[in-house]
Amino acid sequence: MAYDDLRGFIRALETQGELKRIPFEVDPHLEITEFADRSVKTGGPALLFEKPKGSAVPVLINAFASEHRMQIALEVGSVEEIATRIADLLAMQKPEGFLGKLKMLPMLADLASIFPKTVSGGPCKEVILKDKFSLRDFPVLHCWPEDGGPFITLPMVFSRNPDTGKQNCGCYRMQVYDERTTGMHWQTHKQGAEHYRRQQSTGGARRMDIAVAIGSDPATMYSAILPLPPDLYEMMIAGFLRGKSVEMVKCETSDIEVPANSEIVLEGYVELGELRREGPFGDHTGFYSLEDDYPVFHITCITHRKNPIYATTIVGPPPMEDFYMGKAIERIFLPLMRLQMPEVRDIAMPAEGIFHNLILVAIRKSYPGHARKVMHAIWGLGQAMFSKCIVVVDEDVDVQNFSEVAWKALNNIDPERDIQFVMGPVDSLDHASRLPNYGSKMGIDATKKWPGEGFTRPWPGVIRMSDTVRQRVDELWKRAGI
Ligand SMILES: Cc1cc2nc3c(=O)[nH]c(=O)nc-3n(C[C@H](O)[C@H](O)[C@H](O)COP(=O)(O)O)c2cc1C
Ligand SMILES: [Mn+2]
Repeated sequence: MAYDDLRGFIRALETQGELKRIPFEVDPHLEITEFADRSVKTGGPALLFEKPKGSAVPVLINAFASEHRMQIALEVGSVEEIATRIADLLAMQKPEGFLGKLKMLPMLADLASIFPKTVSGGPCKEVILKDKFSLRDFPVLHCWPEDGGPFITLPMVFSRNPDTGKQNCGCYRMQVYDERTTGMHWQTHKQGAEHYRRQQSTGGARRMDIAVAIGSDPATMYSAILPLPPDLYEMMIAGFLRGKSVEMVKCETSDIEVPANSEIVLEGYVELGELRREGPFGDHTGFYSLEDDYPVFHITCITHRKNPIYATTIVGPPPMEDFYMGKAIERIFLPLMRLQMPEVRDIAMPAEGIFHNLILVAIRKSYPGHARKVMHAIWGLGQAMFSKCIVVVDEDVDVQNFSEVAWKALNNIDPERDIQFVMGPVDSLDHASRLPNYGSKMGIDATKKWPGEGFTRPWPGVIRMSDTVRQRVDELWKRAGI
């Protein structure tokens, strides 16, 4: 049964012993970060701060911050179940006979739930504030000591593509400047930034309507971070993930629609051409992102539920909550990646690589230069273009076992021959690239080299004891009492 809202998710976390309420006062200025960081690093629970200092609104953090909590969020025993549902959909064929049709029913139900439904009202409208409102009433975290201010870290930012009229939803942090103004940190490659550029180029309205929803059912919140193709609407994927259409409601002051079950909605606009210093911000690289200029979000209205809950997260030295959200992306998107690249057997993004810095790929190698083809395909694939370092190994290597990858890859390379450098777009958070958003990337071909690639020496096998000796020593081992 799909969660109705954030509260349903909180109840599920609590029932399963995955949430701890903190009934005493804790400061959103740094202290909540220290709690959340310690909890995620020690395998602790999600935290609900009932008395954040200076606000009457409770704070939920780390709700997605473990493999198990991701399963609770997406209502699965393993996120692989979602990958299988997607793979089944992609492999869909005309059904044969009655049984075939029967088997297709769940898939058709999946398809029916993807379209969002527009409704006329909803819980997010329980309180409507058009005059007297202030962001200071909400417990927005000042996350790390050198941050430029408090940041809203888990928003669903809705904007509209001026060309197609379609909405997009992305999670972009927002620095709180004052009671009614924030930054809008959509990086240049993201859809919010693209909508902004398109609106600028049309020379039309100088204001771009934006609505920000904070706290919803978990699949809807999660969809905001997914690296989807442009114009594939996050709310459709949310509907697919939760198995129920997302109900959307129109804003009070614009035509933007937001999830009706949201805890808090900030309505407003971004003025084209207006930029303001944003940052620094303790980021998910584990370093501070430096200051830069970003658009400004002006809030014209706040609506919220009665007794709203403020959902947030912190990023910082890995692993943090976003690592677990990203790990689920890795599993869920594998079948989609394999649609374009069936030779890919598995991929892994170790926590230390912060998603964009390192991706390990196992392939079934079929022709000379195959590993390099896969690297270039990844560099050409949506947000995977940011992959700073790609290591390609043969399919016998378990890429989830980082020690095995390091061992075999390091043995298999002749560095000058096997490393491929390319120039191109890099993640905005890369602080080492020669220019912001532009720099080099590296692919390592750690597959076995073939004669067709100019390698004519024999290639050795991996050492393995014979099964007969292993079985015999199993017996002798017991006798030896070691
Ligand atoms: C906790 C968290 C914070 C994020 N903050 C930002 C951000 O400030 N700016 C940004 O461009 N992307 C940020 N992202 C990544 C985007 O949400 C992600 O790239 C998403 O796919 C963008 O959606 P879009 O393709 O619709 O623009 C963040 C992700 C997470 C999990
Ligand atoms: Mn998008």
